[in-house]
Amino acid sequence: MSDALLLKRALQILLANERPGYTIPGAGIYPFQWKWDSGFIALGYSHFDLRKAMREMETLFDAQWANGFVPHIIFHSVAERENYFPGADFYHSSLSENANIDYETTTLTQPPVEGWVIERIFRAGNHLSEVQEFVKRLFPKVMAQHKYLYENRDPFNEGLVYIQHNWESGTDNSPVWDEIWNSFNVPEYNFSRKDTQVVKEEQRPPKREYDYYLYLIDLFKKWHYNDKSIAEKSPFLVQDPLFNSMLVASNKSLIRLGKLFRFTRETEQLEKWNKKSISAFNEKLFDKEAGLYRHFDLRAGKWLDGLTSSGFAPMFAGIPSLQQMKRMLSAMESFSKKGQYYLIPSFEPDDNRFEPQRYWRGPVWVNMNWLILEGLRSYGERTWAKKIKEETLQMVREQGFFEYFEPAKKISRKQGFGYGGQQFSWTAALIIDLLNDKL
Ligand code: 9WN
Repeated sequence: MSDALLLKRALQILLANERPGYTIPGAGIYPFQWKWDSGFIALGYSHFDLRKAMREMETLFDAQWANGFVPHIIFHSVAERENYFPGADFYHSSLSENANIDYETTTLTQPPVEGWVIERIFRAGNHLSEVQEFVKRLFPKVMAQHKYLYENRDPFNEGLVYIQHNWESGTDNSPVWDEIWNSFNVPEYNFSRKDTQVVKEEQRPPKREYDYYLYLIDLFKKWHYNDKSIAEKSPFLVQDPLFNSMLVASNKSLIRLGKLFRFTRETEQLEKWNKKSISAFNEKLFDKEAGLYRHFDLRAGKWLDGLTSSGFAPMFAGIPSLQQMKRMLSAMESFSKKGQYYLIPSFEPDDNRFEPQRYWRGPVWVNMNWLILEGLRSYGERTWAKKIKEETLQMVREQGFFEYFEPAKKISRKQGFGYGGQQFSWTAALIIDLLNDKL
C-alpha cells in the first residue's frame, strides 16, 4: 500500500470514529471518550484540522473533577451504555466528593499526556490567536491535574506518583501485575463481558483477571474514592515508568509554554516538581543490569517482575543520561529477538509469560512505538528512530489499522491482520503523524 493510500485510510478512520465533540478509540469495543487516546487522536488531528485537535482536548477537560483529577473514560453516550463493561453505574463516581457533576465518568485516570499534546498543538498553529487562547485556557487545567497527582499520588513525597489500578497504566493486563494479583484473593463476579463479544477471547484478559480489576474498584467505592484511604489500604500501589514519564514530559512542555505565556508562579512550581521527579526516577526505577526502567511496587517495596515496553518510555521525557540511553538500545535489541520481531513487543519475548496475541502481554502497540521513536530522536538516535518508524509503517501495511499487532515478522507477512479492535483511532492518528514526519 502506498503512503498516500495509507494516509487516506488513516484520515477516513479518524473521521469515522468522530462523535460530537470527541472521538472514540474504536467502534464496537470502545464507544466513549478515553483520556490518553484523546491525546494521540488530537495529535493526529493537529496535522489537518487544528479545531478538531483543540476540541478533543477541551471536551476531555470539561469532565475534569473539582480536585484536578481527569477521569479515564467519559461516558458521553447514553445509547452506548449497554455496549461497554464496566460502565458508569459500576463506578458510581458520585461517591467521591470531587466528582464532576455534569459528566458521567470513571474514577480512575490514565497517563497524563495532555501537557505535551497541547504543546504540539501549539507548535502546529502558534501564529493563530485561536490556538494561543486555547493554550491559555487549557494551561491552568493541565496544571491542576499535575497538582492533583503530586499532592495525592505521592504519599512519601518522592517526586514519583503512583497508579492505583492497572487500568490507570494504559497497559491493562501486563504480566507485571501478575504477582500483585497473586498476593490476594477476590470473589468471583457475575457479569457479562462485552469486550469478548467483539474481540476473540485469546486476545483479551481472562475473566478471572477482570474479577481483580472489579474488586479493586469495589474497594475504592467502600472508601468513597478517598486517595488517602487508597494509599493506606489498597493492595495495588505502583510507580509506573510510563505514567511518570508522561508526567515529566508534560511538566517540561508546560514549563516551556508557561514561560511564553507568563504563567510564572506555575512554571517555578513545575520546575521544582520536575527536578525531583527526574532524579528519583533514575535512582529508583532504572535497572542497570536490564538496561531499562522498571515498575516499583510500593506495597511490596520492590520492583515488579518483568520487562515491558513501558520501560523505554522515559526517553520520551529526556530522563535517561546519554549513557543510560545507549544501554537501553541493547535492551531494545533483545526485545526484537535478533530482528525476528517487529519493534517493540509490549513484553520481553524471552520471558515465559510472553503471549504474542494477548493485549499487553506481547503484541506491538503503535502508540508505544511512537513514544519511543520520538524519545530516540530527541537523543539524536536517528538510526533507531527511523528503524522503528519504518517497522511500524510496515506492520500497519501488512496487518491493517488494528489496536495491537502480531510481533513475529514472518507471521505478520502471511497473516494480514492484527489483534483487538479494528479501525483503531490512535493507530490511525499516529500513522498520520509518522507520514507527515521528515525522519
Ligand atoms: C480500559 C481505549 C483503551 C486504552 C487502554 C487499553 C484499553 C480499556 C479496556 O483500551 O483499555 O481502559 O476496556 O480494555 O488498554 O490503553 O486507552 O483504547
